[in-house]
Amino acid sequence: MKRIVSTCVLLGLLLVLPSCHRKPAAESLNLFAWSQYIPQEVIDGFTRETGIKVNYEQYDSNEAMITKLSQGSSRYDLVQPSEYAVENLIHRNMLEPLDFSLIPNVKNLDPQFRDLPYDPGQKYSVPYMTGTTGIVVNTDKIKDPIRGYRDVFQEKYKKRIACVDDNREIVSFALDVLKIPINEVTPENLAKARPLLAQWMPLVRVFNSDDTKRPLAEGDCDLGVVFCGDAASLYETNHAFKYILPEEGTHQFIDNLCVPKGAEHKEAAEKFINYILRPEVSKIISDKFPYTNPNAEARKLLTPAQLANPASYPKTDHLEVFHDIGPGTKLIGELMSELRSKE
Ligand code: N2P
Repeated sequence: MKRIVSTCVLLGLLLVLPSCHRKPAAESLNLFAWSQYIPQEVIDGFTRETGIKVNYEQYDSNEAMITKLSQGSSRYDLVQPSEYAVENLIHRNMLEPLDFSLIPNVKNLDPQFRDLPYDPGQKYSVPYMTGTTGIVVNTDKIKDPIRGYRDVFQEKYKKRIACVDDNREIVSFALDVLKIPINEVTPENLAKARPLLAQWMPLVRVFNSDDTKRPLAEGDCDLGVVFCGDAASLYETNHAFKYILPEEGTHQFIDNLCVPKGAEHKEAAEKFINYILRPEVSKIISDKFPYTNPNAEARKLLTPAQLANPASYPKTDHLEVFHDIGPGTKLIGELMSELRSKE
């Protein structure tokens, strides 16, 4: 009898033990987001707290992200589109509706960043950071007044200019100068913008969207058209870097976190969104990448100097916003690759 009992115990242990020792597969989150935008400290903090490992792949334009997502071969759980890209992804049914019961911290957002027109009813997107695209000038080097794109793209500044490497942005500078609305991207309007762009492109020394501030910080360039966070970082180190909202027209971007259709780790993605909406976490993002923080509770934690940075928090109320332009994207791409091939 004893032997039967001990055999049973042994068998039982053999069955139970392996599963006790086997750790559940670590949960992971495949994040596809803008470069120079999510501090590693934030990612590490999330992993420490939740055990969810984050694979962070980076891109430097909405178009690059959408192309990769459309190919369907990569399994991303969280992407970071700007407003017009959210609009595009919603139109194409490429996003999952978010479960806001897992994102209670959405309440921390300033009400002006809730329920925005590109996502009616706020079903798919949560704003991450916002800002403007504008001009940065090293006023130690450039003494002439700079007010707009026309002042930047001048022959006398040839090879002293840094510029975001973003076709939609660059084309919008020319449209603004020509007083053509930035969302009216038609073959006729692009034909009008073309001579201006052909003249401007060879003046630029560095096209880069990952770290446009670097050539300015290192003294290789003296002025540029940049995303405001880059200008704000330059200003933090040296107040000679002045930020100017282009007088011909300035546009605001709102970058969001969204879950692509069919994401395998949707809940992990929602946990991450909720995590970054904590005021103290969102503050870390502002400390490292000083864009305009849409999180009202996080803003309360920022220093007066951070809030007084003119590139992060410019005084303006007249800003344009990009919309999904459908086939216009392809037209812009074709025009710009043709112009670039001539350089
Ligand atoms: C940060 C990217 C800013 C995105 N490097 C501008 N929409």
